[in-house]
Amino acid sequence: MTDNDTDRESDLAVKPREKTQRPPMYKVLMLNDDFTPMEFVVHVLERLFGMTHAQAIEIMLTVHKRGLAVVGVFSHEVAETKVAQVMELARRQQHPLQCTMEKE
Ligand code: NFA
Repeated sequence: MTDNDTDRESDLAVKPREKTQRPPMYKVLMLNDDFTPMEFVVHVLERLFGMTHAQAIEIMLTVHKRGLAVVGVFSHEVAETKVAQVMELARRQQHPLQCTMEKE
């Protein structure tokens, strides 16, 4: 038999590559301070991180009580943009709010 239908290349099972490459992800962290108004932090979390008002209050209170919290996990480029946007909004209102990123 020349065309062995049980052994075609297209039918062979292909194992997934053992080490699948995923892009590194970055945590965006917000830091507590004594001066930035709570309402401003809530506004930033809603506006830049797409949180509901309730989620934003919860995360803001976590930062306030624990000193910092992860507010999102993004690609390097998106994380850098988010950090820059937070810092710019805070600077414009003269609040000392700090935001940083860290590799997961
Ligand atoms: N600690 C700030 C206050 O009491 C509120 C705050 C929360 C600031 C989260 C920065 C981040 N006004």
